[in-house]
Amino acid sequence: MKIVNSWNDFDPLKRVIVGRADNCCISPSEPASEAKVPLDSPMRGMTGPRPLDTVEKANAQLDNLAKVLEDHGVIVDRPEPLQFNQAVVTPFFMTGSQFGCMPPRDVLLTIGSDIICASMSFRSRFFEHYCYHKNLREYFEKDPEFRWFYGPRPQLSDESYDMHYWDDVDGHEVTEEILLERTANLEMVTKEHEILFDAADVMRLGKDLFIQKGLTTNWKAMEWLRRMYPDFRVHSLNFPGDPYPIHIDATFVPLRPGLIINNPHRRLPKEQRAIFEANDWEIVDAAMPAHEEPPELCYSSVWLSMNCLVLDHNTVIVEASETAQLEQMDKLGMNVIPVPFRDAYPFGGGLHCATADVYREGECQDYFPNQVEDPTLITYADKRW
Ligand code: DAV
Repeated sequence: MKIVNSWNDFDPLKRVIVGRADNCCISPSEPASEAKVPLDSPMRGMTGPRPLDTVEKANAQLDNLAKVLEDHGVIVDRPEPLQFNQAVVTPFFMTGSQFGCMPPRDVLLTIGSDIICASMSFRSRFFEHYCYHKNLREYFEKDPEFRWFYGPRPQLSDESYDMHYWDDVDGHEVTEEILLERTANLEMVTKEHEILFDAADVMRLGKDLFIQKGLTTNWKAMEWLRRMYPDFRVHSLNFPGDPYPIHIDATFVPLRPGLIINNPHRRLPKEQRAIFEANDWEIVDAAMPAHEEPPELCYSSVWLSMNCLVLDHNTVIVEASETAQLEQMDKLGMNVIPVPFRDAYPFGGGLHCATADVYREGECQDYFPNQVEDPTLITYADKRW
């Protein structure tokens, strides 16, 4: 029985993993994750299990998402939460607690009949892949073509990070302005010491993988994926304008072959558009978010408005309060299913983050047959590490 098959984010969805909010913790600060807690957030310095009422509200919305998907004929699998309020100790680091298993998209990268557990840069997320072992064992037992991979297990010693990333040159706390400059210059908290990536930084379009170079993913990881998939083209994208570039799925989101919505505050620079233009892909500005602030105790930005889950080339799930985004989807010719999800945002993201593809109908296609000079293409000769 074929269980695992997915080459992109828009072919008809038939099986998916939906995360859970149980036991989720606000992890202690660590070299990688301090990055994602905005400088003015009340979450800075907070740690420990999240308040139980917020966990219950998030789980209610996650369960409702699972039900909506099942009503649309999608098989839904769920992870097994760990007791995340435990320290992680390895020969190379220790940290006081773990994180959670709400966003499977960060951990699991599905490429065809392969699922790769990502080489994640957050120490608190080192063991998170275990939440999905039950699912992956089942796929392995039933689907003879399913291949279960791990990215190289990172050491995550201090050598992997710029330990002064959160300081300015005088040793004071960095400002957002400085962070914007650093990220625009592709200076990230994660260095090129070892292979590091989150699965949610990878946008899959058939034979092409477009990967965000950001706080959570480095060039060595792109080179590793290039070697894993020698018949593929691996591209490095970056989006100036985001002081905390983590994950591509609130920035650059494909809706169907030939159409991508792009965060208007983080536009893809002109020189990186050649491959899309040469192949008649349209890149349109996403609608403005309905909210000025993310919900309380949330790591992500208001741009989770565009973090939608595409069910097929004509159908998309969008967060129910995102009126402008709902309207834009309609104008772009999509049937829209509104689903309330803001209570789940603080646990690690939106509708796309909260899911991981297991099966979408369809095969590996070449959406970019017209080759042009493409500065985004990863090659060993041009390596930047
Ligand atoms: O805009 O904060 C969130 C993506 C979470 N997977 C943002 C990106």
